Amino acid sequence: LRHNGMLLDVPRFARAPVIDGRLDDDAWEKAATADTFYQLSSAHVAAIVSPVRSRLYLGYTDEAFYVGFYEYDETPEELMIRAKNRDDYVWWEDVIEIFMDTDFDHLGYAQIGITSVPVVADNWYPEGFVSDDASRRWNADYEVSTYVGQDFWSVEYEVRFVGPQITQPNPGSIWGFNPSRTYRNTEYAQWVRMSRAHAPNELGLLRFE
Ligand SMILES: [Ca+2]
Ligand SMILES: [Ca+2]
Repeated sequence: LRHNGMLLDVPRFARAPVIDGRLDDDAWEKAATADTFYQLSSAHVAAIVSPVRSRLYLGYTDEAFYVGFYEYDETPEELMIRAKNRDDYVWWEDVIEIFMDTDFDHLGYAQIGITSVPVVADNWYPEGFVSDDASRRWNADYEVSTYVGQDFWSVEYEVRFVGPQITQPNPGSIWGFNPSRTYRNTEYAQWVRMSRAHAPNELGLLRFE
């Protein structure tokens, strides 16, 4: 699974990174990283690496899980931004998404979308995907910051361990996990290829060190 890029070992950070949108904090030097994202497979039989490049960073502490995204973007002035408020519909603009099944039951999972603004849309589906107000009502205990540079935008996201949606991992814990990126509403790139966006039994895996 590691060899095929479907499992990442998440290191424990000695200290938490400062959440300022930039990924220059020393804490990220120890992060697990991935930089190959694939086009959504329902459109292709072959695994096609997305030309829209992203780099993912992960780590955790006793209190929280940390996700960093570095999104290459030649023309960030053209970022598609529509949503303005928490839990607005962000999914068809420039957005990164995180899918997390922290109790690894392949059923209930959190979906968190973050735009460059940032606007955060966090949903919890206790029994699989349903697009409704009850899903949107769940709000994670988080901090987020973003930064838009000349040829990239970046995200730092901290989500604290509050169950049952985001359970605290122990060394050896396994989570289902998949990040994705939507680019200009034309490209949907996933770290682990799934048959669709919402497929909790097809997520990639994290193993906590
Ligand atoms: Ca679950
Ligand atoms: Ca919410």
